[in-house]
Amino acid sequence: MNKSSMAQGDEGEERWHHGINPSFQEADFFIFGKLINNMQKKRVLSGIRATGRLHLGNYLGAVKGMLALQNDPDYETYYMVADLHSINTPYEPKELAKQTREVILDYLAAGIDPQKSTIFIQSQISEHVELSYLFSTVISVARTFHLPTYKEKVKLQPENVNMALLYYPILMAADILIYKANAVPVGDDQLPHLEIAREVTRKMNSKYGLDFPEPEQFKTKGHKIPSLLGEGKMSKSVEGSYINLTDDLKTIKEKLAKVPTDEGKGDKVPTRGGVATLLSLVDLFEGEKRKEEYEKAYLNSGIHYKDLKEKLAEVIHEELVPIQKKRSFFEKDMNKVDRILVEGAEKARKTAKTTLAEVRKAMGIA
Ligand code: AQP
Repeated sequence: MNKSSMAQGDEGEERWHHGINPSFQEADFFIFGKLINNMQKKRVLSGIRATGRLHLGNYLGAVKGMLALQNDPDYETYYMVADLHSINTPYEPKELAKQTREVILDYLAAGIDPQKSTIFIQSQISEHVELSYLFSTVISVARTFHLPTYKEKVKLQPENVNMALLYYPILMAADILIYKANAVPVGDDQLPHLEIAREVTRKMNSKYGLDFPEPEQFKTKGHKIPSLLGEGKMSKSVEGSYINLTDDLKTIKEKLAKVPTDEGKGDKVPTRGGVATLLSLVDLFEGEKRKEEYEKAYLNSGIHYKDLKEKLAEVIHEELVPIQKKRSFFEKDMNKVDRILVEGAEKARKTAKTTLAEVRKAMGIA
């Protein structure tokens, strides 16, 4: 939807408010315009950095939401691999293209369907970067400096504090708004960045009369998956914190075996640490009832963690097997994967160019 089509309806409305009756045809057009707007699908954008194989946190916090919206006919979905966001932390240039394809394979394996979703690589749509520069004019340096996500990275990698890290939320705002996305399936760790995108929306709309929607998180049940280490979130860059979608049963068992636990009994069920992580995974993979049974056991007879971990590993593995089978199918046909990416880029570029042209015009850039 471009500004002019949106504004036609609003202009009609405005004229009524100002006591200037629009002609019959104009009023007619106003109603018709509203109808068209209502008929238009809502847009969705999400992306994952190409910094390693996907883990359960990415799957439950982001991919599950991406799948739900892809399968909802009210939404038009755009899913990218955020390779440009991957280079704001140390990376291996020779590996980047391969890692980008690994994420694409994980998407396809998990059920992201090129017939339903536009799948593409962020850097192939250079309009994202141009739009982010235009957006950077409405966000102060102090605002991004004080973001918890930025401060966390500075703490983790003090030797690698570059401009791109500071710029991350501005580029993310462009990733989302270039498709005028209403819904963004991401985990809670991305909320501070999403807030910047919402702020950009308000500022660009009020300053330049644009019509960006305020994007909102599409929240899944697994919006915050804790680390296997018992502290912080499950994260690709924290060794020992994650279970990958490609892990076999033996590996999952070994990883769960290392989750720190206690004596299995007490007056209060832990809400932090390894036990809380295990219970949260039980809730997500075996259901709330099973989790409540374990909680009761903790307060009474006690939990046998060895049994809990064995059963949990099996249930997690069961959910991952079909994903792993689908992955090996796509791995054997990388030409097909490349074709999907070419088609996805063409479609994404078309939408991106339209939005960028609108913004350039509104900002007075010829
Ligand atoms: N633990 C998590 N729980 C719920 N959602 C999560 N996500 C990541 N970790 C969890 C969501 O997965 C999507 C992709 O994340 P990303 O790879 O783009 O970057 P990230 O958030 O920084 O993920 P990682 O695994 O922690 O990567 P590294 O270690 O490279 O920084 C996002 O929607 C995110 O919310």
